[in-house]
Amino acid sequence: MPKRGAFIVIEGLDRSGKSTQAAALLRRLQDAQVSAKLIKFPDRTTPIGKMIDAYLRSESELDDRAIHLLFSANRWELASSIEATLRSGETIICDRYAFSGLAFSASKVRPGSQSYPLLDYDWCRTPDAGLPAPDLTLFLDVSTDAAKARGGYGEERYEREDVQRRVRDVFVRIGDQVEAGGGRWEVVDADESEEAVRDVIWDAAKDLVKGVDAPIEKLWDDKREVGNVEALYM
Ligand code: DGP
Repeated sequence: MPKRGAFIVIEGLDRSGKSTQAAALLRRLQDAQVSAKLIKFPDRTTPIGKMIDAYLRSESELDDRAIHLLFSANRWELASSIEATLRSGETIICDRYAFSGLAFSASKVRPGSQSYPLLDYDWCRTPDAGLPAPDLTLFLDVSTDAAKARGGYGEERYEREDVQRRVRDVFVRIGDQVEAGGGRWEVVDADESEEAVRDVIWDAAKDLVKGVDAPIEKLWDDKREVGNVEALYM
């Protein structure tokens, strides 16, 4: 059986350099004659993506649960094409994925509170369960100071220091959970120079991009965490 392509996700806070690094990894793969493509979430070009775009630019207001489900639906729109691409042997680099969905929604707090969650973490996780799972997730961890030094946050809804701090806390929790479930989650110090980060990413990805010999896993398929599955149905 020929090997399938690798599914590599790059996650991080705003201003962590994700998009730059995703593009750099794509160029490096292309130079190495590896068949690869770059995708990005949210995909603002689809009808659902246009609703998300208007929300992010504060041109529309949506219920917090409704927007969470739209972000997830935006990923489901592409799920079967992601699988087909991987099976065809092409590697996918994905700029943000379901972990952003979970981190940005589960970090929302109730009005007037600094820490009381608005949405339940497990509720936020559920809509993405069953999506193709990444073979590797690179979490670009940037400090608030370094993020600010890169030109500050822009105009979009979540680009505020307090929001980004809470989002980071949830990303750390997600990383632990991914690893507990047998997934690969690498934290990359994104305060380092662009070149240094590029090298760390290449080191983490270079074996995987030769092709993957294993089936595509499902996201949040936590069967490895459950000791006795039969006990669930008793
Ligand atoms: P970007 O296009 O990568 O700058 O992302 C746009 C913003 O949307 C960014 O602040 C992160 C946020 N975001 C990305 N994916 C999701 C998601 O699935 N759910 C939520 N609530 N926010 C997300």
